[in-house]
Amino acid sequence: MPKYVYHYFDIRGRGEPGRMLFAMAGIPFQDERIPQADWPKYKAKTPAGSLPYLEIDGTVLTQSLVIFRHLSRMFGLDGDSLLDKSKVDEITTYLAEMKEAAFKCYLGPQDEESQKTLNAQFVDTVNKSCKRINEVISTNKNSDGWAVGKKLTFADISIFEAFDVVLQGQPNILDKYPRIRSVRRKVETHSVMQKYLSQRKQTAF
Ligand SMILES: N[C@@H](CCC(=O)N[C@@H](CS)C(=O)NCC(=O)O)C(=O)O
Repeated sequence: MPKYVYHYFDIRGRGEPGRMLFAMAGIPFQDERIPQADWPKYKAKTPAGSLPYLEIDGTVLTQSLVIFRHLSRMFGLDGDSLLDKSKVDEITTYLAEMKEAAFKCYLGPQDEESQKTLNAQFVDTVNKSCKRINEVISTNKNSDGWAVGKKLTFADISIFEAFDVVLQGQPNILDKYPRIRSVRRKVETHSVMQKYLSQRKQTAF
């Protein structure tokens, strides 16, 4: 078993799906949480000047989606058939776009005019992403309720995680997308995920 060291801030943010993948697979890893206040002194020493990054027996991987896909493949959570793997990629790419749009709202310029534009872009991305993801889930017949194939994959983890913060601010956002809502419920009540979610470090976002 390789030694995994996962570096991210002490928040869920962009990095949490990585921790959830380790938890789901039951694979131990070193969870390096860098305090925001220490970031200026860490930044120059990190491989890409940003987080997350993952060390695998000392070899570095950067880019959150690359890391998540690597872990999903290693842990057999990337979908079974080639088509399923691509569907997992399709769903997780939509969700990454959606999170990126949310980050722009939270971290971009806070003046009224910019927020109006960024928020409109976010809502547009959410609607586009949710519509398509809901459709992909609907085509997964005899699936036992999972997004892709017949067991939990990284798509389900991402669907749960990507809406975590968004739902706090906009609790009705999934009203039009019942399939997405039910996948989230399946993840939340999966025994391994349920234990992880109840025990993980609590952070604001
Ligand atoms: N495309 C990169 C973006 C990484 C990124 O921007 N990370 C943010 C935290 S979510 C960061 O490190 N910000 C601090 C900085 O750039 O100085 C990825 O997906 O990993």
